Amino acid sequence: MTKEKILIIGACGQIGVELTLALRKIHGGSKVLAADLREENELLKGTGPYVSLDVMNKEMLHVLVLRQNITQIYLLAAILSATGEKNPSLAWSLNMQSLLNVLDISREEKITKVYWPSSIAVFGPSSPKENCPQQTVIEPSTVYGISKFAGEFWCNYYHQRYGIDVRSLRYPGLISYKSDPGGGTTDYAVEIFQDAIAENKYVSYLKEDTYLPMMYMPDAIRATIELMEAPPSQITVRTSYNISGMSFSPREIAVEISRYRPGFQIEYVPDSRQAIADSWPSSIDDSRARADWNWKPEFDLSRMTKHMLDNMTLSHS
Ligand code: NAD
Ligand code: AKB
Repeated sequence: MTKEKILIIGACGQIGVELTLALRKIHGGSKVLAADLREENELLKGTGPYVSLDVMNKEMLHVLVLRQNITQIYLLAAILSATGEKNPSLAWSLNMQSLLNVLDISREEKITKVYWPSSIAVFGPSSPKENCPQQTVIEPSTVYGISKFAGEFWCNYYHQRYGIDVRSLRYPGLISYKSDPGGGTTDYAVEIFQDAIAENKYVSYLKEDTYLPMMYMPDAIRATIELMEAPPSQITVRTSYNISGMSFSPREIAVEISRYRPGFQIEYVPDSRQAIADSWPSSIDDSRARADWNWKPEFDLSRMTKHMLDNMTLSHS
């Protein structure tokens, strides 16, 4: 039986639900404490302990870590890109203070490992568009991207200065069917499936030829676990690793969906999220993650689309 006791903050979000379930499978339900501001997600009920927590309340978080003998923390609470542009100061405050609270408590309580995700949103209009490298010009233009960029360097700082084993991935847009996305620019790639099943049509808020880096959730969960299980000697990036799954545009995913849903229609009505998408790379070079801890994605656009539609159709029938 594992000696670790894991705390997942933001466990009821798009990634949190699936990551909590995956970690509970590995370590046992009682060893993975799910925490969130929201009510417990239906899929988590009965699979392990749940606690209501505001990560901004540092004292409450500290007490929880001590009382529950927590040894690892996964911090997933954040405000994503599109919502962040509506309330920049709130996004900055949550995204930064939550991380500093977790890093400080980890230092004081000798937490063995911390996971905190970054995003392709660290890149900005001056970064290379195609195969954007690990190290390049990084000048984010959203408050979300700025908070992720600053967060990466806080992680690196706490590792260098205090020896905290903090690890991070720059996720692309994540596509999943178990839990809904929460206010990002890449959310269209989930909504398009939901609307295809409900109405066989979709109104895209991004233009048809907007290519963005994306990843299917099973790959993202596996990448997270593989990164966290890798020996420390294999982790040479202490800011955050580029990882890549696939890259497609709204037109390309619509064509793929219409292979399974004949007559599927898409219309393009770009909104303010277009400018955010235009500021990001269209594809990512993840050779460092591949070399350091053998990262390799399994899902491309066609495999992901079939898997999404099969599973979403099943849950609707
Ligand atoms: P999400 O919005 O779906 O989930 C975040 C969760 O955090 C929510 O359940 C929310 O209730 C909770 N939360 C918010 N404020 C909180 C607080 N004060 N205390 C406790 N919980 C709080 O987000 P997600 O998509 O699951 O993203 C998780 C992490 O991964 C974030 O850091 C995000 O930036 C990063 N990321 C996500 C994607 C993606 O496509 N989903 C891509 C790149 C990076
Ligand atoms: C968003 O669109 O904000 C997220 C991300 C890529 O970080 N999905």
